Amino acid sequence: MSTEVNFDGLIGPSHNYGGLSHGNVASKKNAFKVSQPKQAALQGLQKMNYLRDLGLTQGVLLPQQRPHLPTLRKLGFAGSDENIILQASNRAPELLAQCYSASCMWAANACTVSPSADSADGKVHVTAANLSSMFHRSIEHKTTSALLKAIFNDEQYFTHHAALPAGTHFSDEGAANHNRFAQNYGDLGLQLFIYGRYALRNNTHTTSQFSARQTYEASFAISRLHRLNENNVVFAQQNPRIVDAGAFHNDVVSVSNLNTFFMHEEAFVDKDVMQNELRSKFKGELHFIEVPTEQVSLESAVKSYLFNSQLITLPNADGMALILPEESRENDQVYTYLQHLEQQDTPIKHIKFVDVRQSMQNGGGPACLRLRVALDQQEVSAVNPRFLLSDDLLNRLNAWVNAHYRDEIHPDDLRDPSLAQENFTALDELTQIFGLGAFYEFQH
Ligand code: SUG
Repeated sequence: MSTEVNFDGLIGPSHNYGGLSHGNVASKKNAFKVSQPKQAALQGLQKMNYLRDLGLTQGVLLPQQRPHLPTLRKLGFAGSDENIILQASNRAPELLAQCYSASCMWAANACTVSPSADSADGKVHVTAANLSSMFHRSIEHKTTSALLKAIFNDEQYFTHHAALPAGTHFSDEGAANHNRFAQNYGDLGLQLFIYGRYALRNNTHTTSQFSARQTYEASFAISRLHRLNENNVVFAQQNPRIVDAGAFHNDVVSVSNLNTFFMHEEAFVDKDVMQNELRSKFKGELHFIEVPTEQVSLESAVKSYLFNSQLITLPNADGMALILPEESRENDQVYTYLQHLEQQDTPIKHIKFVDVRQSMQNGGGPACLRLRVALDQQEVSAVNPRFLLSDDLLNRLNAWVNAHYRDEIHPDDLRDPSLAQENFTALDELTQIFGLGAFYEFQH
């Protein structure tokens, strides 16, 4: 028996809206808005527990140290922590904001995972994403790698690869551009790697407004590192038009689970070629549920995050459930489509909504917040159990958030060294909850 475990990013104590992501409509629109970190983290925990109540195994990823002072030190700021923050806030506030980003919460970008059923050596392979197309995200992978190694800490089952080389050639955004199809989680799967551009070949299909993030070369390298058989791998390109419309990751316009692929009809270049290749390589029947532009415009798809939903198999009920952000219910076009979908004979039998508005305002929906990991029972037992949500962990995390998080953060609050101190106190206590020891750089 294999299963899919979702690991969600716990939203950190300095959750804020920096307006840092070019090409991400929500990040730009909500730049410098007052954020609500306590509410954000509680919304995230509530979603995790909701999935757990539905019968799924739910894991947790820790937030990173923000502000990331080691980066500011590398960039020439020196002295005490307080000095560094004051100097940076006076002389380069834009840099301070980059080192204060809330972005590590989006676990879909943490790494790419290949289940043991797919790899030649029968191990689960994990590659942390270098996120090198955005500076504020490129500083995540070192801590992400350390965290993933602490969670999947049994070498008998898990193999970890360092993030791909930095720079734009191997720009990798992790699982947000990756789908896997299989009849059951434990069967040999078919992996779909989605890229936005070539780094080393000529591009026929190019964006005009925003840059595509994931490169083909990065995706191809991961398929090699994970020792996948090329008969079980498909590569497809994001439609540049959809990147220009604000779908910076493919998971903004498609989501899959087992034998089902729910997608916007404009999500891919050469969609028919991709679907034919998937059909010919997949063992069994594949269900494509395509949403036409006529019913849901690109604008509505990006605004509502219809496709940034979690498509899950319910252990205690028939069929699959689509876990959508509340914003999808509020968009008339999207809600009308969802009502129509419920009437259709597809594997999707249940439609449910969750409130993750604080994350959505930075361009991260339910699917961005989670990393999917398909594991067999032995592998589940080999996961560090401290990172799996239980009643006890949930209670402790809720209490921790309520004790340490501010209700609001104004953009100017980032300049105040006491916010950094508060964060470090909170994170220090968090490492005790997870038995991590001196995990963060500020603890060294
Ligand atoms: O990389 N936003 C993230 C959102 C990532 C969503 N993830 C997936 N689609 N899987 C990004 O653009 C904004 C941070 C800010 O503006 O403060 C940000 O990084």
